[in-house]
Amino acid sequence: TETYPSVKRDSKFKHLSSEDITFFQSILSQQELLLASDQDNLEFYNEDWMRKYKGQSSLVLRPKTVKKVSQILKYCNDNHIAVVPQGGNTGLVGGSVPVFDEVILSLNYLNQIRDFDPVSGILKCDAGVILENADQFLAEHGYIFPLDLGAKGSCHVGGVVATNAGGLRLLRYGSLHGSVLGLEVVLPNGAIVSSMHALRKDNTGYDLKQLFIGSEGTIGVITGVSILTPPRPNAFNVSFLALENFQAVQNVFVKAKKDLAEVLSAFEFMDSYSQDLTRKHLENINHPFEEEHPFYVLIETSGSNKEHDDAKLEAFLESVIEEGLVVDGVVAQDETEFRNLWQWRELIPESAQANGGVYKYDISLPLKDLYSLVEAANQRLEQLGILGDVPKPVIRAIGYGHVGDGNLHLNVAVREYSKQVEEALEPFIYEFISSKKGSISAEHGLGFQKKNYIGFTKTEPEIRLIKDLKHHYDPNGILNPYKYV
Ligand code: AKG
Repeated sequence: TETYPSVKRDSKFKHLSSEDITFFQSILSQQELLLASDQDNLEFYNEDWMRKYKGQSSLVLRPKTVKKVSQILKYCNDNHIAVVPQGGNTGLVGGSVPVFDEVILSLNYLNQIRDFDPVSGILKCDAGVILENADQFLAEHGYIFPLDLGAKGSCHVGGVVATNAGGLRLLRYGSLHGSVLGLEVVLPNGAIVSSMHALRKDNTGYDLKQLFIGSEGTIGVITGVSILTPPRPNAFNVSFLALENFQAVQNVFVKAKKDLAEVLSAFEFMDSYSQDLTRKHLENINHPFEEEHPFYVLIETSGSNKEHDDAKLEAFLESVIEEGLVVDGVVAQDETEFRNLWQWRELIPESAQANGGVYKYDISLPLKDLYSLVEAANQRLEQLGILGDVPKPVIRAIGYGHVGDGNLHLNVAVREYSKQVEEALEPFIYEFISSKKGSISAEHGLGFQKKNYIGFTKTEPEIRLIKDLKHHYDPNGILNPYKYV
């Protein structure tokens, strides 16, 4: 667990007093307020999913109305009390947990669907609705949430918007910057800015909602989301392919875009190391291929006509095998196989973590360079003599991710977290990304993990603008302090 040696608690923030607690108790019910001193277990809220970042907050507030969110923020702002907004707490950069004693403002109980228009497909909901619940609600109406990710059973709609998560089908449905139509946001001074628009077109000046998408809770707390959802495809296919090298991955991608065109909904790649760790983790389930291959690709199609999609996929697969781009391949024959094939991709993060810990880098790079970082990382760890069997600390750097979006997930699986490994990886990895003109965060955000490295992707003038905006919206700096701004 990170002990935050590199930062100090900012003395401008007030330590909570009994008067503060009394105020919060006056506006919230017992269920909405958790106090460490009441023996409530706050560990879930203080610690992140990876058990890497851990704060020491003694107060979790879980308001059930937007008005209460506003009252809480106004009080904290007036009294210089630091606040960390929290959704499902599934983030991977330490952005949703306190660093010190910040009050945790959880959106858990703000979890109602507000409205759905079955003609336009526009959904309005509270920020705390769990992504999977929103998707299930939409399924009943023949629609689909335009974002899907492994943490769907826990993450919140507001959280994915606040972090601008990308997920598994961005290739098909685009980024949240396109599908979110409106937001309701509470500013640090308690002002409720309601712009829950339901318009695809609205050219009336600055598009303010864009500022909050991906802002990671640093300038306002998202309490409501209006989002355009597409019709739910009724035909799905998934195929899992084995390839010899990363050039073949790129060639197959180009061909999939052309041949599968409008039915292509995901194109994911995985290296052999990632599958090796996942095979060990999922001991009782057979991998689609007995033999190991350097690379694997998962291709999903979804459309409105199964026969049409099947024919397209079949012709595509025949042609990539004939051309020697793919050495082996399977296609899911039913719903169970469909889910099983997906799990070889979706359970990599859990498998990478299973042996002690994992350093995660979520990166954008030009496609041709996407895999070179994994090779460079392994080479470096090897040269430093810290990769290999016990007692070496590093098991392996693995690579997988969203080829369609130029997004690599580099995971360095370790036996335990250590300064030695961290220093071997950082700033090495960020320098590599910068040299290739990539981004140090494709879809996870900066949070605490990457706060010192923003300069590897953004320029000085850009960082200055970010700071100006932060100061404008949050002059007392109470929202999510110590993180990236
Ligand atoms: C994914 O699996 O697509 C993720 O975003 C998680 C990646 C990771 O855990 O590093």
